[in-house]
Amino acid sequence: MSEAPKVFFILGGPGSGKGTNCARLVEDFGYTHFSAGDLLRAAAKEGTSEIAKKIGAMIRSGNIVPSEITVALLRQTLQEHPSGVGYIIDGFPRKADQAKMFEDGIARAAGIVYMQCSEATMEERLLSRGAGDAKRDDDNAETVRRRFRVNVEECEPVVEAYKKEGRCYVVDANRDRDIVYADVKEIFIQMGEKPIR
Ligand code: UP5
Ligand code: MG
Repeated sequence: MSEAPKVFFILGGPGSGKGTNCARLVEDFGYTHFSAGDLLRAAAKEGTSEIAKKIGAMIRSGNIVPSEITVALLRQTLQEHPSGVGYIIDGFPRKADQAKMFEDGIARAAGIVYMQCSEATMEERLLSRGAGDAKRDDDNAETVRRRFRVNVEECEPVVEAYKKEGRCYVVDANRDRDIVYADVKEIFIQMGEKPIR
């Protein structure tokens, strides 16, 4: 990449609606979207290497994959998918060292949005998602508890740090889909972004 890419981070606890809202941002603004979790799940499936096995095990247990692995994966993915419009990355950074590694080495985020959601709401969404095709290995009661704990201990401090820097927009993600997304879209417009439709 000759110059730093334009990147927005969409953060929020497990089941807060990061993926759902990113899909709509892609339609309205034309961004290229990557979910760090989806990239890691694909990497875990792809290989039989020790690293692939390690990633799979970390995700199944609800723990955070070592930052070097995730940042390298994101760097490679952005290089392989040039975007004239920009990227939205969801579910990353989840730890302070990841945030620093990405922002120092790849690009400083152009904007950060935090989907604030109660654990009760997130749990209900995750456990009901587990019922259909979209079932994920980590959508069981035990792993969800671990994901919530990691979220409080590791991920929320990243959000707090961004809030202190005055860089983080907060959305109440407990509400109905369309109401939540209307706020998300408005934030992007406030950040100077232009809808393509
Ligand atoms: N839904 C969404 N919005 C709704 C609304 N307003 N009202 C009612 N229902 C709503 O949504 C979850 C479910 O809720 C869906 O069924 C949706 O239809 C419904 P979704 O948009 O999927 O929420 P999202 O926040 O994307 O939830 P997800 O489960 O993907 O969040 P996680 O943060 O847990 O998952 P992620 O894939 O980001 O990470 C998984 C694991 O990967 C982590 O636990 C970790 O092990 C690993 N990981 C790393 O190690 N490092 C990283 O950097 C990233 C991930
Ligand atoms: Mg997701």
